[in-house]
Amino acid sequence: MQITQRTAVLNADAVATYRRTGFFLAAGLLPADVVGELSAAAAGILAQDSPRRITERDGVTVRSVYGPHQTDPVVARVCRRPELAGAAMDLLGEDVYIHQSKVNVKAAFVGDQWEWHQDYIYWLKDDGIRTPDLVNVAVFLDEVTEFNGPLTFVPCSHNEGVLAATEKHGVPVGYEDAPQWVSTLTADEKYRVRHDVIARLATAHGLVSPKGPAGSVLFFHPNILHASSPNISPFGRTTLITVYNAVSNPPTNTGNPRPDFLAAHGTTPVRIIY
Ligand code: 6CS
Ligand code: FE
Repeated sequence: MQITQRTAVLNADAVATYRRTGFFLAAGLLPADVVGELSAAAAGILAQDSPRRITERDGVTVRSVYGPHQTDPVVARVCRRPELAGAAMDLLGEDVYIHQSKVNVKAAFVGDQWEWHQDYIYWLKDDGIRTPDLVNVAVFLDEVTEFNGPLTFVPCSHNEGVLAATEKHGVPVGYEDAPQWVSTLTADEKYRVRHDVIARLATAHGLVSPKGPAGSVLFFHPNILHASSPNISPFGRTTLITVYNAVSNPPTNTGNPRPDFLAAHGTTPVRIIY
């Protein structure tokens, strides 16, 4: 396990908060000019018709675009910034590579839900990643409020590991013409956590929706239970999420891997750009 000598980005309190609750919000962490560059890049990314672009159940509204770190120079550069990649290394304690990136649009008025789920079960079952030594790093490209479909967490739920989930087979309604791998990307979750389990954990730990200005960076654990409601507001909630994985924790289902833009096939460590 190689440790690259560098100055920590997250202080001890931030790391302790992440480990205890399963998430940490660094409000306003990225400079406004970087957020402006990312937002301009996102507009171009969302406009490109490609298999990477997933629509909502209405078949029209863009829901997500996967792997922009592979196709867009601005995203590629920002994902290597200390505030993102360096912070991921602080949390994982070793060199990291990008397992997945996506722009989640959550469009004004019509951005659909993300049902309650954990992320790691997708990377365990669909990519064969053996431990949850990954971290989600979400950059708010729009202000996140209580009105535009914020990510909602059950704090501390990551401490219970992979929760009992039922697997939904087949391709979700409205995606009949899409490839099989789309089943993990729609508003109808493939691996659903039982409601009684969610109720027990939410009763014990409550619910939290981290809110903050554009430029905020939300770090969250791959086993934290989370969801987001549809966006009924007139304001978008575009987020760039990059998933960093420990280099020592590679995907093992090399026999039948998901597309590289969904689950990286290589594990070349990220070189931070200062
Ligand atoms: O399949 C995946 O990798 C994606 N699906 C979900 C529901 N969360 C993790 C990840 O973004
Ligand atoms: Fe998720």
